[in-house]
Amino acid sequence: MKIYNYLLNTISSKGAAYLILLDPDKIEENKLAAFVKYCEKSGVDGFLIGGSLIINGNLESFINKVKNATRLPAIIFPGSINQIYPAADAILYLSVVSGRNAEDLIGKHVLAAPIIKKSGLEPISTGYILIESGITTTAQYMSGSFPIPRNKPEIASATALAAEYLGMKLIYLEAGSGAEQAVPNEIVKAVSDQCSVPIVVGGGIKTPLAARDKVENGAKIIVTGNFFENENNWDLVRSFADAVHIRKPVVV
Ligand code: 1GP
Repeated sequence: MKIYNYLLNTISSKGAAYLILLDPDKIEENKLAAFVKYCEKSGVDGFLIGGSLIINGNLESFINKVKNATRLPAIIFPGSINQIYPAADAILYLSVVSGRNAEDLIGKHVLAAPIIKKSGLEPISTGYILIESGITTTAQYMSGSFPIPRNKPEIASATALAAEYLGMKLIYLEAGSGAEQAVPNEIVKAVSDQCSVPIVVGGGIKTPLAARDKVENGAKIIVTGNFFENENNWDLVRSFADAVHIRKPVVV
């Protein structure tokens, strides 16, 4: 529970944690170490690594490069069971609880469990909830499931509560990478009012203000990916981190 506890501690000291998603297909490996170091210096709390589909990137060498460049945790955000590598620190053990596809609810988990055990990775069980975001996202298409409609916070909060009752340690509200619209604040609020495990929000968050909005509505972990795939945006990493960290750590 090392990485999960690290996330809980970060949330309790800073108010919320900020993770950047690194997709091996989208970030050139020769720029990776510099970006990761820059993120660490700018207040980022850790990295998610993975993608719904990895076509060109080599995930194993990618994870190794991240680990060599930073002491921050590297958490696999798997698009498939082929994305399990011991070089990372933990893996989100995602169950797509917004869908009704048995493979994404439990089937793939059965195949992955012994591999994760052997790898020594810390599995963090996560109820993954897709929220409608304007366009069909890769995550929706790949999981073959309908997202929860944007105007149905009650469905989202009942789904999240069910995941928590099933023992999941995080709830991930996902608009999808590159989403036109991020998860609505009403949904973030309804879910966080209902649940006691941390709520992760990601997909389509393009400004520090949007990130802060999600935290003010109860999100405890914010994930951005796409935005920093454009090198011209790198100098905004600190602004995002500051916006997420609503509580400054107390220095004694
Ligand atoms: C995707 O939530 C993440 O799973 C990040 O989304 O790439 O749109 O920031 P973006």
